Order: sequence, then structure tokens, then C-alpha cells
Amino acid sequence: MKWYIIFMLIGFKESMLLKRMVHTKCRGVLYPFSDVKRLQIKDEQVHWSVCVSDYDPPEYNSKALVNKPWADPPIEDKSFKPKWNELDGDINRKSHTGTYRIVNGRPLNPEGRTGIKGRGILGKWGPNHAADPIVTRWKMEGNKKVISNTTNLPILQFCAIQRHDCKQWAIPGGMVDAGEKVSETVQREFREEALNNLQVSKEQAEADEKMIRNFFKNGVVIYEGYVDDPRNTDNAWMETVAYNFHDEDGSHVGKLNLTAGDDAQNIQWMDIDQNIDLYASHSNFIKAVVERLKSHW
Ligand code: RP5
Repeated sequence: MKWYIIFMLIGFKESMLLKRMVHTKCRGVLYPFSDVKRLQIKDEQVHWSVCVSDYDPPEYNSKALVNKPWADPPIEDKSFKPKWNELDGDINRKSHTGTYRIVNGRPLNPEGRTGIKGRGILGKWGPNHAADPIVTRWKMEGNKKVISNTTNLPILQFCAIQRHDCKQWAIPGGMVDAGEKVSETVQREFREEALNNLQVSKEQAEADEKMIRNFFKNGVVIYEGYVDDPRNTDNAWMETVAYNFHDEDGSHVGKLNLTAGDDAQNIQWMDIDQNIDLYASHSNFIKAVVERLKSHW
């Protein structure tokens, strides 16, 4: 075989591997907020295309979901007739990843096995849709951008919240409400989690409100798809649309004093580099923003 064909094949295999990176955060030993142990599987056993003949994970359906108006009924409920892979009334059961399979009446996680069946603590069977606002500004010293000594590139900051539930730092995202547009969710979640109780005068609040509404008109979609979220199961999983809202001169949302609210315990403008350790697959979304804005990583 000619040498260039060998190189092409190696390159092709590598790019396939990158695309098929397996989920890991939803394969931890214990399912979040429970004492249910996930069945431990190897990376090479994750995809459904690989036969694992004795795969029989435990089932977990949190009792906290019973009679919650935003949650689906139990899957065996005779009155529950979901329209999989479709817009089901106000509920979006379509996946950003394409058509997911239904096996024995249950939707199958498109990214493969997680070592647990049921829907855990997720409200919906199948995809659970969220939206993530990545609000960024440049790190400044006086009126100069701070440049990294290692990469010679400007350092970017994003609005990070510390989640109440697991204490991990994250993008201030949240679930898309039934019938809500994703573009509305990103703004609502940011307001609830990052702009709670701004202590300003009535006049200032009115001016800020106008500025915030305009600022959120200019989002760029950075990612649409599956989230490697610790709550995922074989039959229920998180998906998101992540938007970047960038404040180039720091005179818009970048100038506001952030205050944690709702699901957030702490909040900060966090410096971005390759060591950031965030909830679920949020670091991957941040990396996409870094590439977009050509900043330090
Ligand atoms: C993640 O969970 C999404 O990326 C989003 O940030 C978040 C939504 O869930 P809650 O914060 O509402 O629990 O998968």
C-alpha cells in the first residue's frame, strides 16, 4: 500500500475516534443523590453496537419525580403515550443527535450504555432539553487586556456559577420549559442564576434591563447536542444548546456585579484556561468559545 494511503487511513481513524469519544461523567460509581450503584462497564463496551451479552444494569427511578407536573409519568403507566422523536404537544422529544432507538418501549441513550436503566432523577424519558448561556468578557488590567505569558493570547473570562446540588462550577444553564424557545431559556436562566437581587436604584435597574435585553439578542450557537451529565441513564439523558454572548468591551453585562441566585451557591467571572474543571461536559463548550474568540487556553 502506498505510504500516503496509510497516512490517510490513520488520519481517518483518528478523526472517527474523536467524534466517537465515549461519555464518562455518567458512568461514575454511584448515581447522583442516591445510593444506587451503576454497573461498571469498560469504554469499549459503551456503544450499543458492541454486544455485551450479560449487560443487566440496575433500574432507578427517583421517588422525587412522582406527581411532579413537569415530569413524565412512569413508563409503564397505561395513560402515558409519548410521541418519541417528535414534538409531543409542548414537549420536545426530538434529539439533536438524530433519531434515537426505542427498545422494549423505552428510548435508548444515543451515546450508549451508562450502567443504569430507568430515568434516575431526570423528569423526561428520552432527551431532557436544556440551554446554556456562556457569557464572556476579556480579563482586564486597567484598560488593557491581560495577555497570557505562555500562549501570548488574551485571557477570557466567563460567568461561572457553583451549583447548589453537587458544588461543582458550571455554566449557568437550565431546563427548557414546556413550550419555551431556547433563546428565551438562556436569558431567563442567566437572570435567575446570575443577576438575582441586583442592588441598584430604580433608574439604574431600568437602564440595565434595556441593556440586558439588547445584549442577549446577539448570541452565537456554539454547541447543540448531547451532554455527558452525571444524571444520564440508559433511557434518559441531557441535551443542550449552548450560546456564547460576548461582551467585547466589558461595558454591558460584563460590567454588572453578578449575584448568585436560584440554583447557584456562588458566582464569579472565571478565568479560562485548559485546567478549568467544570460540571458535565461544560469544559468542552467553553473550549469551543476559546476557539471562536482566539483566546488563551
Ligand atoms: C446540564 O445540566 C446542562 O448543560 C445545563 O447546564 C444543566 C441543566 O440542568 P439544571 O441546572 O436545571 O439541573 O446538563
